[in-house]
Amino acid sequence: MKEEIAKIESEAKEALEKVDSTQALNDIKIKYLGKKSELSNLLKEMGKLPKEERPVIGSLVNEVRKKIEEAILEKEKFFAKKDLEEKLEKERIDITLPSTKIKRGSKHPVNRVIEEIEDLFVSMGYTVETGPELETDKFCFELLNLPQGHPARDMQDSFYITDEYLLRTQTSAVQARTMLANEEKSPIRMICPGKTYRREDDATHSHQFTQAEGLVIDKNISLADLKGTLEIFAKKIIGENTKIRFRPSYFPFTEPSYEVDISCFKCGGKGCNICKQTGWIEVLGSGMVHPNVLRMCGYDPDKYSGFAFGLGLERIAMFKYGIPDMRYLYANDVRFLSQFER
Ligand code: 2U9
Repeated sequence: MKEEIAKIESEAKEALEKVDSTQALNDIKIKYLGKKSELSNLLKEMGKLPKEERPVIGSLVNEVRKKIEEAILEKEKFFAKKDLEEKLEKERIDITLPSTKIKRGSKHPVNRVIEEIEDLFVSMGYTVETGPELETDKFCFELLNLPQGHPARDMQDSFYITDEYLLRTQTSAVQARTMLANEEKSPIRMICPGKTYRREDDATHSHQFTQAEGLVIDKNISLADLKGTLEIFAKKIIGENTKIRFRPSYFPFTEPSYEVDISCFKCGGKGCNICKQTGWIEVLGSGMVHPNVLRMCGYDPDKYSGFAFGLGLERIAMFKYGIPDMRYLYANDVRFLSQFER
């Protein structure tokens, strides 16, 4: 039996020296260490041996088995390393190759203007307020000093949904709501950017556009505060050298009211095709909040005063980014929009 064991050992050794793959190694493992292996069979037949030989043969079989196990383990480690190296070589990635470009969306120019205006006014302590686009007659007109029969309430100009509800024609209803909701009648500094709607029926006007309005209410607010605020607005949003001028105007919700022009960003005031040779461009409407509006929205006009302003943001985006036609802003054409990637 000893010779048989020695033969198994030398055969296993020889097989392991020649083995050249993980699969072949597995076969050797089954052949020499499996349940039906010659070594296992020898152990099963130990009963046939004389009693005194059994421990000798038993320990010899275990010793050989251990040696084969160790040699197989060694080979397994070798093949695991080799397999991994082959896999790494085969699946090699050239990280220097240029990758496929991931397409990213871009911020719409009007949204960029909204964010810039919000950042500026928030830095001056204003809050940003929003409100519904479907408004009631009361908030859109009544509280803004536009009583029944006022020409600006003309059905021709607004999208009425019912007798009471309409799509807001300006964001002013948000200010009225904020004033009424402010129970302590404490000071207000707010801006409200948002979509507004008008019934336009010619091809060059949009029925939907974007506005931002501002409102400040406190004790002793004067025209000087409005002027200073709009000067900061013009310098920060249009350009450091921008000047502003006030022209008297009329709005039902402000008294006095002014149209505000900025010096032409292209010619600096000399006169060019952008400013129609005047040196000035109209961008804002503004004024001191009408006492009737203060009263109707819950503020005592003898104690409080305020200023308000409003502007169309499509025009600002066109000036800032040199957009020649407003319709580009609504066309959703990626050739146009992708130019505003950061
Ligand atoms: C309250 C009180 C006062 C908001 C104002 C304007 C002047 C104005 C237009 C400019 C161009 C809108 O986009 S546009 O057509 N806006 O001229 N808006 S003052 O005044 C308010 C609003 C709410 C309670």
